[in-house]
Amino acid sequence: MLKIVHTGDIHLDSPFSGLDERRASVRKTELRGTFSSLMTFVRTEGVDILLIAGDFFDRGFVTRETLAIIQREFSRVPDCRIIISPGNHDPYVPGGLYARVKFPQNVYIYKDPAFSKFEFPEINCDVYGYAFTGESLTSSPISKTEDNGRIRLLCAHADLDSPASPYAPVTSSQIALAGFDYAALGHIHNPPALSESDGCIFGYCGCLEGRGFDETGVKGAYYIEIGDDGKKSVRRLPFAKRRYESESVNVSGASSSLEIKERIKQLIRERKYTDNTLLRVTLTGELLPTLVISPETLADGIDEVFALEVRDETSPALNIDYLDSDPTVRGAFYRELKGRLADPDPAVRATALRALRYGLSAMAGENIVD
Ligand SMILES: [Mn+2]
Repeated sequence: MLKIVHTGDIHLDSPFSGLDERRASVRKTELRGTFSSLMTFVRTEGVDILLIAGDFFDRGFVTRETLAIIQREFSRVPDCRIIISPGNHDPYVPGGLYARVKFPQNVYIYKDPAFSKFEFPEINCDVYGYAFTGESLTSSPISKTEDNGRIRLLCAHADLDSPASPYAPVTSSQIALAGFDYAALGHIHNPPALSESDGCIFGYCGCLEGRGFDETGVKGAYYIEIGDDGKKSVRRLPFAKRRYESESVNVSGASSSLEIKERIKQLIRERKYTDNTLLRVTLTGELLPTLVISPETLADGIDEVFALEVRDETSPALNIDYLDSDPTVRGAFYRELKGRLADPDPAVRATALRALRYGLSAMAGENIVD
């Protein structure tokens, strides 16, 4: 039986720039830790082939610390063949990272955009692939493979079924007809489920750890077993230390920031989010124009999750049209903002709304700091 792990889009040394310095530093360490967890699985399960389908690194460099971990982890599994297919974030370039670093002997890296294979007759398997050698690869390198009786795998960074994509526009039918048993793809971080066609299972593994609110859910890798009779089984393995989640809360009718804060806490309780979650909460609904909220301070003191980002997308409650005919400075102020309150750009609307709230509160003699 052949044991395979399919990963990719690990993006080691990602800056996690969406977080404050302390949390970013924690996440950088955790990302390396998740990679180590994956390698522990490879070691303890006796995995034969580890496929890394591109974007192993986030950029064209690696920190000394990360490199030391990679070298150590790869050296600890000398019997596992590690195949790396450089992607658009970590292309194979002369003098670049992949060319300079001396990896252990069990590491195989494609160097060329041309379709090629690494042969492993001792385990009756060939692994096909190619390398990005720059930020883009505008045509599909995949062609039909020859049946030599071995199991045929693909390890590639590609943009499936996007004909105009500059990131290796490979098609599902090319993959299905090429003769692979399993095609391990990288590039899409939030992938759909794997597909199956003409005896080939193929698809994306997604990223190993989420790095932002566009990468939600529990991230991980695939573990594939191919029996001597050709029977395949695929299992999803959740490796990520933490997950990103995005929620919206309707805060219509809330009369104070405290009340809004309570609704956020209630959501966290209901969804059972804990310290392993980075949460974005978008506030929706209608609020009194005089209620001034500050998304930054709303997140203060809510420590149930690892990180909380609050976004204000509320709109002014009640009919504020009366301000249109208000002869006082309030009316003049409203009319000044009116165009921007209806702007197609939500960011412009949000700013105008905050300005309206601050202005009306100030004119009412209220404390505008909540
Ligand atoms: Mn990627």
